[in-house]
Amino acid sequence: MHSIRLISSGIALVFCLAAGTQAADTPYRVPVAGDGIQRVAIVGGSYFFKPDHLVVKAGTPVELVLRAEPGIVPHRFVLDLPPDQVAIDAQLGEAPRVFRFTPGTAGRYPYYCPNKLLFFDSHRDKGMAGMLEVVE
Ligand SMILES: [Cu+2]
Repeated sequence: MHSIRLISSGIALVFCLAAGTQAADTPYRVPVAGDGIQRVAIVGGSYFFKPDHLVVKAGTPVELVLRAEPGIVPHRFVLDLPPDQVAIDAQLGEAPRVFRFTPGTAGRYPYYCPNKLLFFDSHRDKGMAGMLEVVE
């Protein structure tokens, strides 16, 4: 009984830490390239995304070039967008993968790695999370 109580208080602490990491990072304003695309490379690793706070313009195509740092831990990239837009859920590998979409609605949309091992915190909870901020 005693050990169960210790475990549950540890979980509560982790939830608090994860909530505190949401918006602490310097935003990176993605430039519009000569071909009119907002292009940015994102690297994922244990347990981070770089960059982890992107600012893009609505109505202009975005190209994400996603890859993972070398390592044995498998990672994914999930981007939540409103239901009428393309969302991304992709395995990350060392070879870059390209995803294009045009954000239509201003807002803040999380991206993260949902992978986890049984009984452990998800990679998202460990800090493998970022935010796509869409502005008008
Ligand atoms: Cu991961």
